[in-house]
Parts: sequence; C-alpha cells; structure tokens
Amino acid sequence: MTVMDLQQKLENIKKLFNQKIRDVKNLEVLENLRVQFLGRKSELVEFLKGIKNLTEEEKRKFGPVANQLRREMEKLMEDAKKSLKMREVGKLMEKDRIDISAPAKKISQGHLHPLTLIQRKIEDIFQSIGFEVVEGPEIETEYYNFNALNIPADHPAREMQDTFWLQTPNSKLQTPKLLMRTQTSSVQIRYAENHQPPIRIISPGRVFRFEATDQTHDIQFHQIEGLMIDKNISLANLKGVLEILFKKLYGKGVEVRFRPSYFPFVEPGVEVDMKFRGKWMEIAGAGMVHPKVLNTMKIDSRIWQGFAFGMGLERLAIIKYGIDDVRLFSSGDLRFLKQF
Ligand code: FA5
Repeated sequence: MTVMDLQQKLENIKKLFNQKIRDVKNLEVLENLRVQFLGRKSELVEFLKGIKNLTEEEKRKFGPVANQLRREMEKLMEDAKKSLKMREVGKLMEKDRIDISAPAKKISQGHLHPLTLIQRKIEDIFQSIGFEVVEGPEIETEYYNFNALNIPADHPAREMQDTFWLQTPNSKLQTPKLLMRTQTSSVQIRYAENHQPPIRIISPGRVFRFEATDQTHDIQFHQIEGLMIDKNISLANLKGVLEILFKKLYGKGVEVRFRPSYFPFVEPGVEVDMKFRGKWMEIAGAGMVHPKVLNTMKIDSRIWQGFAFGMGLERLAIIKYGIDDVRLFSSGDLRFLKQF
C-alpha cells in the first residue's frame, strides 16, 4: 500500500464513522457501531496491528495518527453514550411526570356511625333542658343491674332480660356475680350513690341480652336512660320531656302512644310506642321511680318523686333514618354505613 492509500484508508474510516455516529438512535446501535469500528476485527484495529509491518518512516507517520483517531472515536462514542443515557432518563421522567393540574384522587374520609350521630343529637337536646350526661360500666354486678332495681334473684322479672353472665375465676371467694349489663338502669343506682336530688341525668350506653335476634332485636344494642327526681314530679313531666325530645329529633311528624306496662323499678310503668311504616314499634320503657328504689337510693320518697325511662337508641335511629333491620348497625357493612 502506498502512503496515500494508508492515509486515504484512515480518512475513510473517520468519515464513515463520523457519519454513522451522528445517526445513532439508541444504545444498541451504538454498541454495534463500537464493534464495527473499534472491535477486534474492525478496519482500524487491523490497521493498528499492521503498523508493525510498515517502514520506520511510515510507522512514525501513521502510528500516532491511527492512535489519535482511535482516541477520538472512543471519545465520540463515550459522548454519544452519555447523551443517549440522558435522553432515556428524560423519557422516563416524562413518563413519570406529575401533572399538577390533573384532578387529585379523592381521599376517602371516615365519618361518624349513625348511632353516634343520633346519640349526640339526643345528648344535645337533653343538655339544652338541663340534663347532665353520665356513663356507667358495661360489665356490672348483679346488684346494680338487678337487686338494687327491685329485682331480687328469685324475681320473675329476671327472665324478661336474658343475661350474659360472666365466669369469675375466683367465684369461691365472695366476689359479686358479674354480668354484661342488660339495661342502663344500673347507672341510676350508681349515680344516686353520690348525688342527691334534684337529679336530671341521661345515660347512653351499650347493653347486652342473650336472646334470639330479629329485625328489631339484637344481642347488643344501646339504650339511653333518663332519670329526673325533684319535687312534684308526675307522669305528665315524663310525657312533656319525651315530647320535647321527639319534636326536636323528628320534627312534627311522629305518632307516639303511651300504654301501661310493668317494670319492677317503677310504679306506675308505661311503654312508649312509635308508628313506623304503619305499625307500632316499642321504643322505650318508663315510669315513676318505685318508692323501694328511692329508698335504696337513700332518697326520701315523701319529699321527692321522679320519673325514669330507658329508650332503645337503635329503634330511635330506625325511625329517624328509615332502616329495615336493627342488626345492620353492628354489622360493619360499609354499603350500609356509607349512606350516613
Ligand atoms: C328496659 O330495659 C328498662 N330498663 C327500661 C326502663 C327504664 C323502664 C327506666 C322503666 C324505667 P326494655 O327491656 O323494654 O326495658 O328495653 C327498653 C328499650 O330497649 C325497648 O323499648 C327497645 O326500644 C329497646 N330494646 C329492648 N330489647 C332490644 C333488643 N334486643 N334489640 C334492640 N333494642 C331493644
């Protein structure tokens, strides 16, 4: 080969390479280009290998030129690689770009349970007419749930409220028999232990009964107990207070009736019914506090009288929200709960 040929050869390699490197679209093509121009079998590497066969003068002339060309090509490849990588990162970033003008995903927010909603409404109404809200324990002794309410162990009224009794491990010791309270009336007794009349309280809370369930009966439900003790209190006051509640809770459109009934801790006793979908539904038991219970409360029944009531919170909510089944309240069913 002549000197001219050698020079031409290097120039051709350079020209072709410069053309191709400009059009490289991705890293794969770049790698192919590297193999083609700088791989073991490439023209340039063959050229470099052949240098040893050249004359001294040619060696001196073409050795540095060929090496220089190789370095230039390597540098251009390196640059191309960097810019291709940058472009890929750019593409990824474009793909993951956050569109701050896009509408945000809706955050699902929890809300209050319908029973809590109605309980708070009722508490507000009673507080507005001077009643205090008090609470008592869900696990009770036989004394507060029954005996002190004029229901001794052999009293048939015990069967009116089937009871979940608790097994107490040390029952051989003389510890009181424990149960899940069947009624919030127990709180009346607890409250009276350290309060004297006049008394105006309500006590909302969960109660438990060991009984078959249906659309209006569950094994756990809530009651709101009420107790008002003062001078010259009669059933008319009970009616008046409940009428205020119903009017504020439902507006004008509820039909209510009172009918005589029996509870050992009141005399006389009544039950309160409300019309729901054309039928009467019992919503509360009530009456004038029995003198024996006042006596247990250490309240002089010759001076003080009082009324008490126990309303079913679920039943009040059934009427307020038009619900078919009391068991829905504790089902945890979100399709039900989301409606409130
Ligand atoms: C009582 O529990 C009495 N302590 C109420 C009372 C208080 C009377 C003070 C006199 C003076 P009763 O068992 O009827 O009574 O229950 C009261 C209310 O709770 C019922 O009117 C009803 O609305 C509701 N209720 C009773 N059993 C269930 C049940 N299984 N599921 C849902 N609600 C119920």
